[in-house]
Amino acid sequence: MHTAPPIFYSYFRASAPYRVRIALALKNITYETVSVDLRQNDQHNLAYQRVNPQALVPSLHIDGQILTQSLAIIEWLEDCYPDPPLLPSSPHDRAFVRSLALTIACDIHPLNNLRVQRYLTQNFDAQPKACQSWQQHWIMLGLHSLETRLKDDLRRGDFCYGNSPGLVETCLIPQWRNAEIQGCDLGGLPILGGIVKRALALPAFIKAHPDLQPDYVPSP
Ligand SMILES: N[C@@H](CCC(=O)N[C@@H](CS)C(=O)NCC(=O)O)C(=O)O
Repeated sequence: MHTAPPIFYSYFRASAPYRVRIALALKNITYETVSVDLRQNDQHNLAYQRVNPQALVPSLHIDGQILTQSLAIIEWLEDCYPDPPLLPSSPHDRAFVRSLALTIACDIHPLNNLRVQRYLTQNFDAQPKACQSWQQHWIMLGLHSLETRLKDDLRRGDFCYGNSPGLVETCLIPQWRNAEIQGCDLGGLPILGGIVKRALALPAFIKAHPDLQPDYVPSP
Protein backbone atom coordinates (compact mmCIF):
# COMPACT_ATOMS: atom_id res chain seq x y z
CA MET A 1 0.00 0.00 0.00
CA HIS A 2 1.42 3.42 -0.97
CA THR A 3 1.57 6.35 1.43
CA ALA A 4 1.02 8.70 -1.54
CA PRO A 5 0.36 7.95 -5.21
CA PRO A 6 3.59 7.15 -7.07
CA ILE A 7 4.80 10.00 -9.29
CA PHE A 8 6.22 8.97 -12.61
CA TYR A 9 8.49 11.39 -14.49
CA SER A 10 7.99 10.56 -18.11
CA TYR A 11 7.81 11.86 -21.65
CA PHE A 12 5.18 10.27 -23.85
CA ARG A 13 7.46 9.84 -26.85
CA ALA A 14 10.53 8.48 -25.03
CA SER A 15 11.18 4.77 -25.01
CA ALA A 16 12.80 4.24 -21.59
CA PRO A 17 9.73 5.61 -19.73
CA TYR A 18 7.53 3.56 -22.08
CA ARG A 19 9.25 0.41 -20.74
CA VAL A 20 8.30 1.31 -17.19
CA ARG A 21 4.74 2.29 -18.18
CA ILE A 22 4.30 -1.20 -19.60
CA ALA A 23 5.57 -2.80 -16.38
CA LEU A 24 3.35 -0.55 -14.23
CA ALA A 25 0.33 -1.41 -16.37
CA LEU A 26 1.07 -5.15 -16.35
CA LYS A 27 1.29 -5.00 -12.56
CA ASN A 28 -1.80 -2.80 -12.37
CA ILE A 29 -0.10 -0.04 -10.37
CA THR A 30 -1.71 3.39 -10.62
CA TYR A 31 0.42 6.55 -10.61
CA GLU A 32 0.47 10.21 -11.54
CA THR A 33 2.47 11.36 -14.55
CA VAL A 34 4.73 14.41 -14.49
CA SER A 35 5.79 15.27 -18.01
CA VAL A 36 9.43 16.11 -18.67
CA ASP A 37 9.38 17.52 -22.19
CA LEU A 38 12.67 16.43 -23.74
CA ARG A 39 12.19 18.53 -26.87
CA GLN A 40 11.93 21.62 -24.62
CA ASN A 41 14.99 20.42 -22.62
CA ASP A 42 12.98 20.10 -19.40
CA GLN A 43 15.35 17.29 -18.37
CA HIS A 44 18.00 19.97 -17.76
CA ASN A 45 15.82 22.11 -15.49
CA LEU A 46 17.26 22.42 -12.00
CA ALA A 47 14.07 21.12 -10.44
CA TYR A 48 14.25 17.91 -12.47
CA GLN A 49 17.99 17.51 -11.96
CA ARG A 50 17.29 17.36 -8.24
CA VAL A 51 15.06 14.37 -9.00
CA ASN A 52 17.47 12.75 -11.43
CA PRO A 53 21.00 14.21 -11.69
CA GLN A 54 21.52 12.22 -14.90
CA ALA A 55 18.95 14.45 -16.62
CA LEU A 56 17.23 11.44 -18.17
CA VAL A 57 13.72 10.05 -17.94
CA PRO A 58 12.23 7.98 -16.41
CA SER A 59 12.27 8.51 -12.65
CA LEU A 60 9.74 7.05 -10.27
CA HIS A 61 8.96 8.60 -6.88
CA ILE A 62 7.40 5.78 -4.93
CA ASP A 63 7.12 4.86 -1.26
CA GLY A 64 9.22 7.87 -0.28
CA GLN A 65 12.16 7.17 -2.56
CA ILE A 66 13.20 8.16 -6.06
CA LEU A 67 14.14 5.37 -8.43
CA THR A 68 15.95 5.92 -11.73
CA GLN A 69 17.11 3.76 -14.66
CA SER A 70 14.22 1.97 -16.33
CA LEU A 71 15.47 -1.57 -15.78
CA ALA A 72 16.33 -0.91 -12.15
CA ILE A 73 12.82 0.48 -11.69
CA ILE A 74 11.24 -2.54 -13.36
CA GLU A 75 13.31 -4.93 -11.23
CA TRP A 76 12.28 -2.99 -8.11
CA LEU A 77 8.63 -3.32 -9.17
CA GLU A 78 9.23 -7.02 -9.73
CA ASP A 79 10.66 -7.40 -6.22
CA CYS A 80 7.88 -5.43 -4.52
CA TYR A 81 4.95 -6.39 -6.75
CA PRO A 82 5.79 -9.90 -7.93
CA ASP A 83 2.40 -10.59 -9.51
CA PRO A 84 2.34 -11.07 -12.46
CA PRO A 85 6.02 -12.01 -12.75
CA LEU A 86 8.04 -10.37 -15.49
CA LEU A 87 11.01 -12.69 -14.96
CA PRO A 88 11.13 -16.50 -14.86
CA SER A 89 11.99 -18.26 -11.62
CA SER A 90 15.07 -20.30 -12.61
CA PRO A 91 18.40 -18.41 -12.46
CA HIS A 92 19.40 -19.73 -15.88
CA ASP A 93 16.22 -18.51 -17.53
CA ARG A 94 16.36 -15.20 -15.66
CA ALA A 95 19.82 -14.64 -17.13
CA PHE A 96 18.44 -15.46 -20.60
CA VAL A 97 15.57 -12.98 -20.28
CA ARG A 98 17.81 -10.26 -18.83
CA SER A 99 20.32 -10.81 -21.60
CA LEU A 100 17.65 -10.23 -24.27
CA ALA A 101 16.35 -7.13 -22.50
CA LEU A 102 19.85 -5.73 -22.05
CA THR A 103 20.61 -6.20 -25.74
CA ILE A 104 18.00 -3.50 -26.28
CA ALA A 105 18.55 -1.37 -23.20
CA CYS A 106 22.38 -1.34 -23.28
CA ASP A 107 23.41 -2.08 -26.85
CA ILE A 108 20.74 -0.46 -29.03
CA HIS A 109 18.98 2.35 -27.21
CA PRO A 110 21.91 4.36 -25.75
CA LEU A 111 23.48 4.85 -29.17
CA ASN A 112 20.29 6.39 -30.47
CA ASN A 113 19.35 8.60 -27.56
CA LEU A 114 18.45 12.24 -28.09
CA ARG A 115 21.66 13.53 -26.46
CA VAL A 116 23.76 11.29 -28.73
CA GLN A 117 21.92 12.58 -31.80
CA ARG A 118 22.47 16.13 -30.66
CA TYR A 119 26.17 15.46 -30.04
CA LEU A 120 26.60 13.97 -33.50
CA THR A 121 24.86 16.96 -35.04
CA GLN A 122 26.62 19.65 -33.01
CA ASN A 123 30.16 18.23 -32.90
CA PHE A 124 30.46 16.20 -36.09
CA ASP A 125 28.15 18.20 -38.31
CA ALA A 126 26.02 15.08 -38.92
CA GLN A 127 23.10 15.82 -41.21
CA PRO A 128 19.58 14.41 -40.59
CA LYS A 129 20.11 11.67 -43.20
CA ALA A 130 23.36 10.54 -41.55
CA CYS A 131 21.71 10.55 -38.12
CA GLN A 132 18.89 8.39 -39.44
CA SER A 133 21.31 5.97 -41.03
CA TRP A 134 23.23 5.77 -37.69
CA GLN A 135 19.97 5.00 -35.89
CA GLN A 136 18.94 2.35 -38.41
CA HIS A 137 22.35 0.67 -38.27
CA TRP A 138 22.39 0.14 -34.49
CA ILE A 139 18.72 -0.78 -34.27
CA MET A 140 18.92 -3.40 -37.02
CA LEU A 141 22.17 -4.90 -35.70
CA GLY A 142 20.58 -5.44 -32.30
CA LEU A 143 17.16 -6.59 -33.50
CA HIS A 144 18.66 -9.11 -35.94
CA SER A 145 20.73 -10.60 -33.12
CA LEU A 146 17.57 -10.98 -31.02
CA GLU A 147 15.71 -12.63 -33.90
CA THR A 148 18.58 -15.10 -34.33
CA ARG A 149 18.71 -15.93 -30.64
CA LEU A 150 14.95 -16.52 -30.46
CA LYS A 151 14.70 -18.50 -33.69
CA ASP A 152 15.50 -21.96 -32.33
CA ASP A 153 15.10 -21.36 -28.62
CA LEU A 154 12.50 -23.69 -27.15
CA ARG A 155 11.78 -21.25 -24.33
CA ARG A 156 10.08 -18.95 -26.82
CA GLY A 157 6.28 -19.14 -26.98
CA ASP A 158 3.80 -16.44 -27.94
CA PHE A 159 6.33 -14.09 -26.37
CA CYS A 160 10.12 -14.03 -26.05
CA TYR A 161 9.97 -16.31 -23.02
CA GLY A 162 6.86 -18.47 -22.71
CA ASN A 163 3.32 -17.36 -23.31
CA SER A 164 3.14 -14.20 -21.22
CA PRO A 165 4.84 -10.88 -21.83
CA GLY A 166 7.71 -10.04 -19.48
CA LEU A 167 10.86 -8.00 -19.12
CA VAL A 168 11.94 -8.43 -22.75
CA GLU A 169 8.64 -7.12 -24.10
CA THR A 170 8.86 -4.03 -21.86
CA CYS A 171 11.99 -3.14 -23.85
CA LEU A 172 11.14 -4.60 -27.23
CA ILE A 173 7.83 -2.84 -27.88
CA PRO A 174 9.22 0.71 -27.32
CA GLN A 175 12.34 -0.12 -29.34
CA TRP A 176 10.22 -1.51 -32.20
CA ARG A 177 8.25 1.72 -32.27
CA ASN A 178 11.48 3.70 -32.53
CA ALA A 179 12.58 1.42 -35.35
CA GLU A 180 9.36 2.17 -37.24
CA ILE A 181 9.73 5.90 -36.66
CA GLN A 182 13.31 5.72 -37.98
CA GLY A 183 12.13 3.95 -41.14
CA CYS A 184 13.86 0.61 -40.45
CA ASP A 185 12.96 -2.29 -42.73
CA LEU A 186 11.51 -4.74 -40.19
CA GLY A 187 10.19 -7.27 -42.72
CA GLY A 188 13.07 -9.68 -42.09
CA LEU A 189 12.18 -10.06 -38.42
CA PRO A 190 9.05 -12.27 -38.42
CA ILE A 191 9.49 -13.69 -34.91
CA LEU A 192 9.91 -10.30 -33.27
CA GLY A 193 7.17 -8.83 -35.46
CA GLY A 194 4.71 -11.50 -34.29
CA ILE A 195 5.60 -10.93 -30.65
CA VAL A 196 5.14 -7.18 -31.01
CA LYS A 197 1.76 -7.64 -32.68
CA ARG A 198 0.51 -9.93 -29.91
CA ALA A 199 1.80 -7.61 -27.18
CA LEU A 200 0.25 -4.49 -28.69
CA ALA A 201 -3.19 -6.14 -28.58
CA LEU A 202 -3.03 -6.58 -24.78
CA PRO A 203 -4.73 -4.02 -22.46
CA ALA A 204 -1.53 -3.19 -20.51
CA PHE A 205 0.35 -2.39 -23.72
CA ILE A 206 -2.56 -0.33 -25.03
CA LYS A 207 -2.65 1.64 -21.76
CA ALA A 208 1.11 2.32 -21.89
CA HIS A 209 1.12 3.45 -25.54
CA PRO A 210 2.64 6.91 -26.15
CA ASP A 211 -0.46 8.21 -27.95
CA LEU A 212 -2.60 7.60 -24.85
CA GLN A 213 -0.42 9.47 -22.35
CA PRO A 214 -1.59 12.69 -20.68
CA ASP A 215 1.31 14.66 -22.19
CA TYR A 216 0.78 13.34 -25.72
CA VAL A 217 0.90 15.86 -28.53
CA PRO A 218 0.62 14.82 -32.17
CA SER A 219 3.76 15.11 -34.28
CA PRO A 220 3.83 18.34 -36.30
N1 LIG B 1 19.54 3.82 -19.31
C1 LIG B 1 18.51 4.79 -19.05
C2 LIG B 1 18.28 5.58 -20.30
C3 LIG B 1 17.35 6.74 -20.05
C4 LIG B 1 17.28 7.62 -21.28
O1 LIG B 1 18.23 7.67 -22.07
N2 LIG B 1 16.18 8.34 -21.43
C5 LIG B 1 16.04 9.20 -22.56
C6 LIG B 1 14.64 9.09 -23.12
S1 LIG B 1 14.32 7.50 -23.78
C7 LIG B 1 16.30 10.63 -22.14
O2 LIG B 1 15.89 11.04 -21.08
N3 LIG B 1 16.97 11.41 -22.99
C8 LIG B 1 17.23 12.78 -22.72
C9 LIG B 1 18.41 13.29 -23.49
O3 LIG B 1 18.99 12.57 -24.28
O4 LIG B 1 18.74 14.47 -23.28
C10 LIG B 1 17.21 4.09 -18.62
O5 LIG B 1 17.02 2.94 -19.02
O6 LIG B 1 16.42 4.67 -17.87
